[in-house]
Amino acid sequence: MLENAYIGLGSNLDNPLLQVKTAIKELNACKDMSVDAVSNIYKSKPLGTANNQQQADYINAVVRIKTWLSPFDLLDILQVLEKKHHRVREYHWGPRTLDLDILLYSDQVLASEHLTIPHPELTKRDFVLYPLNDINPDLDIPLHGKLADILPTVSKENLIFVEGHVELQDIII
Ligand code: A4P
Ligand code: MG
Repeated sequence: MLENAYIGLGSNLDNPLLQVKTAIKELNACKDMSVDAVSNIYKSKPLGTANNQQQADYINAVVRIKTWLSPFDLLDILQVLEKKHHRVREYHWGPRTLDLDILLYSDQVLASEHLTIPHPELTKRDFVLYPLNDINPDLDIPLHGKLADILPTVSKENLIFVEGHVELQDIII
């Protein structure tokens, strides 16, 4: 069945804005999926511990895709893409050239060793919630309720707007 899924993109190494834009194009080019909506692009301070504070700022965005892939096959494809971007994972929540997370997959709830949907941190992260809102303010988040009710619980203060109206055809890589 053709399903809607939301993918979170994040990068804070090696020209993060280009990493994110390139990844959006690559996602669209993947077999059995297409990108049908792109959020604004934002910059934010790295989330996490003091160690993380030395990291460069992140560029984040969210895309909605339509896909025939199962959640697990989708995760495999995302991990191949991450590798292609030469991601070096030094430590948990460490700097990365590209991080691709499945935020939502249709209205499914899934908790397995390798995949949790909705993404467990989704409702706490400004850099995920506000891009989701750019794409679909009426979104219902399984287990958590309406996006519109969650948004006011997370400040937008640390989120810097970088670029909007990102159209696939305008992304030149
Ligand atoms: N995994 C489980 N559920 C999912 C899912 N829904 N989507 C598993 C994707 N992967 C999922 O992920 C580790 C494993 O999580 C995967 O192999 C998959 O089986 P990872 O990305 O390889 O590992 P990680 O980066 O060490 O941890 P994690 O938990 O994925 O980190 P996050 O949650 O992605 O956070 N600050 C700002 N401002 N912006 C950011 O984008 N990102 C992070 C990373 C930290 N701080 C940030 C940002
Ligand atoms: Mg991740």
